[in-house]
Amino acid sequence: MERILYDYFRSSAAYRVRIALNLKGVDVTRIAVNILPGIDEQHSERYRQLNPQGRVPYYTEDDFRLGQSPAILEYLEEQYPSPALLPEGAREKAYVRQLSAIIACDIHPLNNLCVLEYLRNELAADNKTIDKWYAHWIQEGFRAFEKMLTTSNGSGLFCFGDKPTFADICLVPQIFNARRFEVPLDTFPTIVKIGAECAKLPAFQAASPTGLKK
Ligand SMILES: N[C@@H](CCC(=O)N[C@@H](CS)C(=O)NCC(=O)O)C(=O)O
Repeated sequence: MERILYDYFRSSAAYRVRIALNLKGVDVTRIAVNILPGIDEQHSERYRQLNPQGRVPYYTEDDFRLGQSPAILEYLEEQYPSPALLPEGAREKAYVRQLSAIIACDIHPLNNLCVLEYLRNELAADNKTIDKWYAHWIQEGFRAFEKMLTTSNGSGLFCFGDKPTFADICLVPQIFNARRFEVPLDTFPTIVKIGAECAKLPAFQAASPTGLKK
């Protein structure tokens, strides 16, 4: 079976999938899709034929094709169950999905490249305004995320317990973006501590944009 991940090193949605694949030890061929403004390979006719949404990540196994990182994570979890990236129990799973959704559904879409480009090109926002927008949505989401971590019984070394779950997989790329855009994180000590714990694991290290060129 041929597995391909259409990927861009700085895409935080793709970064989630890279972490999950590494944790599960699933080998893929990475194909880089350069989404840098001005290059925009995601909008090429060829890529849109594959993924009509024109975004990364996109995951294929022979003729099975899947976009949207949460769907890809769920698929990998079912298809390659070990190690589990969701805890046992319906309530525990739902809690982890809730944390993941704060990032994947609430923070990330507002700070996505196409949103920032729209602000810049259609609404004439300057860099200072865009940076403010970017920081605002991260801090808004992280405030809730941090509070949940500190008030639930669930968190341990990681967001839930002592093993990484979807929540850590979503959190780490968001921390990476926050640092890249110099968003202060000092009011989120638990988030920072969990990020440091994840950074000790080879699966997270190998997925980081820092070690990849494209
Ligand atoms: N909800 C999607 C978001 C995918 C997405 O928007 N990816 C970004 C990179 S992080 C992208 O491809 N952007 C291209 C663009 O905005 O034109 C997911 O989680 O996979």
